[in-house]
Amino acid sequence: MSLRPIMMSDRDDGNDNDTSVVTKTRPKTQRPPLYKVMLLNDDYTPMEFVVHVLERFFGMNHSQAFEIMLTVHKKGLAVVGVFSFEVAETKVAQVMDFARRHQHPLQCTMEKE
Ligand code: TYC
Repeated sequence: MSLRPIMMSDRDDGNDNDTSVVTKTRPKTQRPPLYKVMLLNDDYTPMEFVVHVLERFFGMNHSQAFEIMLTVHKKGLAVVGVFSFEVAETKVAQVMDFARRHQHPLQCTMEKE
């Protein structure tokens, strides 16, 4: 334990020799960037498998999932959800892994909104 004599210079005598500054802070809230997760069409993945993926990983009911699957089938791709970077990355990895394990060529990607 080290001891040091108390000096006059340790004192804040309230006489303008301190460095405190009053600042106005404007609460400028920054939203985190969002990422679209997209499913791509292909000729081989069964429709029912895609519907199952949408129910399992994107929390859709059967009729929502069927509708989105048909959109991908007809238009080539569709956004299936919008998430933070980390959640989007996880969804893409889960879908790609699930498709690969079932030997379907289904592709899922993400893109900054
Ligand atoms: N086109 C596929 C078929 O006719 C169905 C399909 C839909 C595949 C959506 C992928 O992301 C997809 N079996």
